[in-house]
Amino acid sequence: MAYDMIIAETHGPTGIIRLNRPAALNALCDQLMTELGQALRAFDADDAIFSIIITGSEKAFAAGADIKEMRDRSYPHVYMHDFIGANWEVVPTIRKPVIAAVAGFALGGGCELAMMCDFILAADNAKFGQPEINLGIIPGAGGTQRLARAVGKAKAMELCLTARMMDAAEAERAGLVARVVPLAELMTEALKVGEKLATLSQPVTAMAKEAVNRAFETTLAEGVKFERRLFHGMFSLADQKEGMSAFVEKRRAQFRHR
Ligand code: DAK
Repeated sequence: MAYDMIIAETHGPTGIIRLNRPAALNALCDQLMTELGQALRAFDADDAIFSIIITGSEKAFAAGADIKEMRDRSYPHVYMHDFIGANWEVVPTIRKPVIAAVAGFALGGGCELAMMCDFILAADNAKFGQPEINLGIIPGAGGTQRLARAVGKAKAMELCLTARMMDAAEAERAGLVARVVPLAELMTEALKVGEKLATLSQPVTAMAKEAVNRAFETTLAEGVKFERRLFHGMFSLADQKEGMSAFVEKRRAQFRHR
């Protein structure tokens, strides 16, 4: 499919979606978010793709939702059209692993988009923040909720109330990002993750993702029960037999995704 505001390509088993509005620091307008959703769904449906990387430019992952597009919208319009709700909700519905490879600014909706992904790999120049308060609004795509869960109340409050940005090192210390790597190595590292994921069982990977996500939606007891049910179910998979046999026989597992 041809896109105007993103570049979608594959690298072996990995789908790569590059946000591509450099003149606006990848501000997330309606069209870009619609294209992002289409590309994510296409990769999710492609059996040859095992994981998806969302990235931006060296200067900006995304500097937020498009302020110029939002400025003149009215309350009845945003309410009745469920303002950008529909096309922002695609990322959490994707069943394959989605990795945010973040360099430069990840602000407002950009930070929220990164947090919707399964984990964030950050370049050492990355900057995260929820500066919406400067515009007379609060985060609208889950920022108050996901940031609080990721870094705790103190930092989430400070960032949402004062618009302060966090650099990559602080974001790693706070638990927002999985790892920080030198800017020049960001895509190489993200693609290495993609290569690793392509060696694993697809159904088991999807179940691991579902189980970790359940931790944010339920009590500990219910979450553990959910994990146990998935775990028991894995003993019906050929991939469980193959993985354990390969270990015992000292060879590399060949998963068949069933
Ligand atoms: N929107 C539109 N254009 C933007 C933009 C944005 N968020 N951020 C940057 N740009 C544009 C600038 O206007 C400028 O365009 P020209 O003036 O050249 O035409 C160009 O990108 C370069 O920006 P700067 O000249 O400002 O570049 P600097 O390096 O000096 O500064 C900066 C970089 C990132 C510090 C600065 O651009 C900045 O502060 N940007 C705004 C950051 C921000 O406030 N972000 C939060 C936006 S509000 C929702 C979903 C999401 C949201 C809400 C609801 N629902 C699902 C309901 C999200 C809301 C937001 O994200």
